[in-house]
Parts: sequence; C-alpha cells; structure tokens
Amino acid sequence: MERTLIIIKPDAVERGLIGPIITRFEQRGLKIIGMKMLQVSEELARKHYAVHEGKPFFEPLIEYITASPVVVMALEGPQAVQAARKTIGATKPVEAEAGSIRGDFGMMVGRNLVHGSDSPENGEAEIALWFDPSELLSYERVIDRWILE
Ligand code: D4T
Repeated sequence: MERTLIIIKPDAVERGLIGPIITRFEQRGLKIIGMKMLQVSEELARKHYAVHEGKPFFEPLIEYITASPVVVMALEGPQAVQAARKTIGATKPVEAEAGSIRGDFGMMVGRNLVHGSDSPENGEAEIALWFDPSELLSYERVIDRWILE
C-alpha cells in the first residue's frame, strides 16, 4: 500500500471546492487515513516547497499557500501516488486533461488548486511533515473488496 499527501490549496478552499475535490478522491477509491484544515505557517510552507527554493516562482508560491486556510489529507491505496496525480491532472491547468481536478477547475499554474506527492518516498516524507502519527488512522472499509482485487 502506498500513501500520498494531498493539499487542497487556498484558492480551492476560497472557491468552495473542498467538497467536490474530496469527492473525486473518494469516488476513485482512495482511502482517507488523515484529514485536517489549517492555516499554513511560512516555516511549514518553506519546508514543504524547499526543493523549489531559489526559483522565480518560489516566493509567490509561499505567499499563495499561506494566504488562506488549506485542507490536507493523507490517502492510502495501491499506487496511490500515481492514482492521485492522475486525478489531479498536469501541473499547468491548461495542459491538464478535462476530467481531472485541474482540467475541470483551473486556469493558471500559480492557482492550481491541489497538491499531490510526486513519489512514494515523498508521500511518506510529506505525510510525516504535515501530520503527527496520532492523526493517522488505520481502519478497514467493508467496501474495499469491491474496489481492490
Ligand atoms: P504541487 O507540488 O503543488 O502538487 O505541484 P506539482 O507537483 O504538479 O508541480 P511542481 O512540484 O513542479 O510545482 C510546485 C508548485 O509550484 C507552482 N509552480 C510551478 C509555479 O507557480 N510556476 C511554475 O512555473 C511551476 C513549475 C505550482 C506548483
């Protein structure tokens, strides 16, 4: 089983898209094992996006992600990273397939609504950065035998 971190970003929260975005992941069959709403501190934002430090879009990115509350989720499933990224769509919303979250709701890269981890290793590292272990749940869904073979 893989785990991935999803951030429903400030633009999505402000636009009233928390529900529709969570629904996409639920309908896909990914299991929510952690979820909370928070105001992102500058320190957390800089840690999360450390790989982009120094790039021209870095400071605007920090401003954007700290501008309003976000909802974060830890999702679990087989190949959860890849499944979630397909559901989210390409980084630039104009290049995202229709039917994906960014392809259906987004226009610009700096307002691309959702984050999803880009590898299983980063999924684990990002979940550890955003969640305390006590906030993550382990439970069986009775429906799972109709989603997973
Ligand atoms: P995130 O990390 O938010 O899920 O986005 P992606 O995984 O799809 O894309 P990324 O890491 O390459 O970019 C992180 C974040 O930076 C913003 N960004 C990116 C931007 O504002 N301008 C740019 O040119 C790029 C490449 C959008 C997402």
